[in-house]
Amino acid sequence: MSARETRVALIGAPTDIGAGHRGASMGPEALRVAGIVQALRARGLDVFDTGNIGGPLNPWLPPVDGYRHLDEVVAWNRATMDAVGAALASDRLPILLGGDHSLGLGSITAVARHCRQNGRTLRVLWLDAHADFNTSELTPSGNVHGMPVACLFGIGPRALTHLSGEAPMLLPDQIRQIGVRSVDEGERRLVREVGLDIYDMRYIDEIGIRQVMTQALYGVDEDTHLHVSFDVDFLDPAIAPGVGTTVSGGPNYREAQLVMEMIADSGRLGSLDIVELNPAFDLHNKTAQLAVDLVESLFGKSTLMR
Ligand code: HAR
Ligand code: MN
Ligand code: MN
Ligand code: MN
Repeated sequence: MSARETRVALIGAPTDIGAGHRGASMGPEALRVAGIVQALRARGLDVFDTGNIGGPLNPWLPPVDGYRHLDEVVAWNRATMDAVGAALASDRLPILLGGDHSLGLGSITAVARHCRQNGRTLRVLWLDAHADFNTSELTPSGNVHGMPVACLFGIGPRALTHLSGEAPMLLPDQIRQIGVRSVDEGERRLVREVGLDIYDMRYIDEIGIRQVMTQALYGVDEDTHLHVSFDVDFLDPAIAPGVGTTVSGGPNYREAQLVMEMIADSGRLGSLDIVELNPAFDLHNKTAQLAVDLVESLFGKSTLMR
């Protein structure tokens, strides 16, 4: 598929319902203000901004039975699943403008179902400082944005694991987590038990981002649908302060660009989440601008001279 033929649908999900800080609800508009529509059009893409989906306001309550705002998280994820599913059904590549990362559950649930129905192999690249593999028993916070990967594997409350009626939506060999550098103690045990393929920062330091991406993309072929779940806290806070949960020691500007460029080179990008952008922590919208810059690379913009 050439960039010329690619039709994309932007889906805003203005909520911070799963997060521990308020403000990711402003993410969709910050990305629009940073020019995401114009940047994608400049890449030759057919861009349809569908506007924002809706859902309950954030009641800002403490966790109940290990979950904060579970009912509201379910409502937002249903709306996300429906909107992403509708984009895929109308042959548009969905770009979810989050919103916090709990919405990765609804987005990937829709993508996994689409892949099953169309005989495509799904590969998820989860770019994140965190493993997002907590459960109600293991979580130190009750924040559901720390749990979506576990839910996708069928570990979690039924209302989330069975969002589409079936579960699990993902198997461990379908996901590669890249950039991880903050994992809670119980979460770490569960990650090891399940046998997740995690390319943590130590591994990136040791073998380099190019080799990591070669490994993460290994086996991707014409039948693969690549889903990128881009948690903006993946990036080093020195370049991306506009997130609620910064963790130092992340990829720098060029490393992040190479990640996006290598994904673009695969030619298999099928859907994208941009989540956890929090304008309340940003400086003059620079993290949103950086996210847009990286998304341009993800859609093929390159400085390559050879
Ligand atoms: N692991 C911590 C928790 O579960 C922090 C999770 C933060 N998650 C995100 N998304 N910001 O990756 O509470
Ligand atoms: Mn399709
Ligand atoms: Mn995350
Ligand atoms: Mn994160």
